Amino acid sequence: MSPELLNHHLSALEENDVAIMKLAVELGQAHLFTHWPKQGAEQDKRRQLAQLRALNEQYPGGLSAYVANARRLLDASRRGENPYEGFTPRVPDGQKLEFASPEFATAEAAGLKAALYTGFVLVAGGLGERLGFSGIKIALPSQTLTGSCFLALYVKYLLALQARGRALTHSELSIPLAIMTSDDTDQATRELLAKHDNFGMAPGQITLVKQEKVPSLLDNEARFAQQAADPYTIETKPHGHGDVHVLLHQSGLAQRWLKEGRRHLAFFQDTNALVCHALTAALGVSDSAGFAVNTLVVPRRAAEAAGGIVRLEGEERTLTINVEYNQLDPLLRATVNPSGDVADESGYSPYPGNTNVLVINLETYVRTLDQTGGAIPEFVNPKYADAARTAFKKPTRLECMMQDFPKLLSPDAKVGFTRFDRQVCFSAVKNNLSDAAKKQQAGLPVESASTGEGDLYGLHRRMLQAAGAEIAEGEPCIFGGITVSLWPPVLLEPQFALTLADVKAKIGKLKMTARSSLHLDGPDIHIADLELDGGLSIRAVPGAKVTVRGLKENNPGMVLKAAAADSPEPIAIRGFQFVDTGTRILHFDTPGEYVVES
Ligand code: UGB
Repeated sequence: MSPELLNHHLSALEENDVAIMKLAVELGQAHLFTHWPKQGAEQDKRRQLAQLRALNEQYPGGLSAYVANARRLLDASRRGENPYEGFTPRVPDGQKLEFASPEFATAEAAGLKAALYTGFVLVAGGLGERLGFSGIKIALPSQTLTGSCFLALYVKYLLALQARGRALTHSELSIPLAIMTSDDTDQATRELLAKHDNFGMAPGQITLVKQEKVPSLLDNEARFAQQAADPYTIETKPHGHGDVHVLLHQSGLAQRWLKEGRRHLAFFQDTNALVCHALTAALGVSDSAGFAVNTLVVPRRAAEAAGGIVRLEGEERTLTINVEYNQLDPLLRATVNPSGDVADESGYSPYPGNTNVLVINLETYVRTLDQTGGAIPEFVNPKYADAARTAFKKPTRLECMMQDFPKLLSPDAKVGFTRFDRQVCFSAVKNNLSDAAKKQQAGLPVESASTGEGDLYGLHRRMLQAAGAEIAEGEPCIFGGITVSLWPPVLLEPQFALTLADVKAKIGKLKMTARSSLHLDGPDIHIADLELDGGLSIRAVPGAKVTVRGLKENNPGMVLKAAAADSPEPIAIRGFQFVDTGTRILHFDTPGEYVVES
């Protein structure tokens, strides 16, 4: 744009619009104004400048920092620079926590106490694009036995921890939850919470922090992209889950929680129902070991879409950190293994898989936020259209990841991880049926809505079995080309059991046939003696003590139905749903003592 034309536009603007337009031009973004007519479209022009101003305010250091970071990272990417240059990857050490072991029980018990001094953070700004679900993922049913959604489950878990803590401390303590949303999820998250009255949490107990998007980049000069349909709007894209740290700093929430006497932060992602079990144990491990950061990890299949935890040894510093799945293979090829991301003799990658569940020491966290503002080192991942790497197939943007937080810590910080069986802690819902079927064929974790549901029942069956229950194993089912183990579905709500010790204390003699289903929801339900052939659901309010004794229950129970062509999305994406044909449902809404017998 000629200086005359620029001056002409500037002369028609108000002071703050002049400032942002000048800044944009200085930053090499003059192309954003070339479509401006000499006269007219005043409202659109002001709208465009207002968006630029907002983008400038949102990003730490403003658009100058964003463009400078983008040019530096794009240049490094163009030159094919290895972001881990100078580091040698090694297999990290870590503690393995065997399900149902004495160490597991100790960690769970310690975790119940540590949770009372923990702020929980759910990152839920991502859309379920890979899943083919148009709503927000936390509104999806985590299972179809009751149909209750992921957010309901997470809140139930925290309220159960809170109730346990209140009884223990004779206080009215409260366990807070922060949810990071984005423009894609914020409104729907607020509506979901309002519709369900915060799922029972008190006003103010849940804090929403919203991440903002960043400008899309057209080329290596970091020129911003404009929307094709509206050139007055700059195209923006998500900046990644790493934004959570800046938001916890900017909102003052991390500092507030520290002042309230909390010791830990627990981060978790949107669609992993199993987290409600292993997180308690991971909190216990963090508390006892004094970890600054503790990542919950699982055995990782080579080439699966989960970051690998790697010990990066450098001359000046050694760092145990997640290396994202798209970077792990090239890093290994360039250093320790010409075959790249492959399995060892165990059948798994030697580098354990990141579940994106992190427990961080709050004092260390707040100190680090004060020093750094919480801005996580970013990366860029353009898809190039030419061999010289000068053009992109589509606009890119800078991104950051929450698991990169250890990069902000001093080298002596105690960064560790706790390894669990995948079936005990991690079954995320990420893939649509067709992609998930391909993953299953390739021997990779499936991560569909159906396996997420099946794995939840599987873990709860395993907990009952660890308590001595005899449970017949059902035949695997196939829906949408995915083999999934659903029978017999067992759902133990957090109010019934937070730990394996709870299950053991409440389950006496229990026999279940493969076509049965069992749902237990209440703090004081005891199964002294039950033979179940059919469906049974018991819900009891606090203060209602229910004992099932000498009960032989036989009824038509639940049946599985394949999803019809016109099924609602939450059913269609899993391929089936449970339908009740005569489950025995017992609700105890009033405190008192109850015995259920044949
Ligand atoms: N999320 C946000 O809140 N904001 C964003 O901008 C993006 C995401 P994905 P992905 O589970 O195995 C992660 O998209 O790419 C939330 C780890 O980086 O599901 O699968 C979103 O709502 C990877 O190391 O992440 O990768 C969701 O709750 C591996 O561990 C969460 O962030 C992988 O998860 C994760 O978003 C995994």
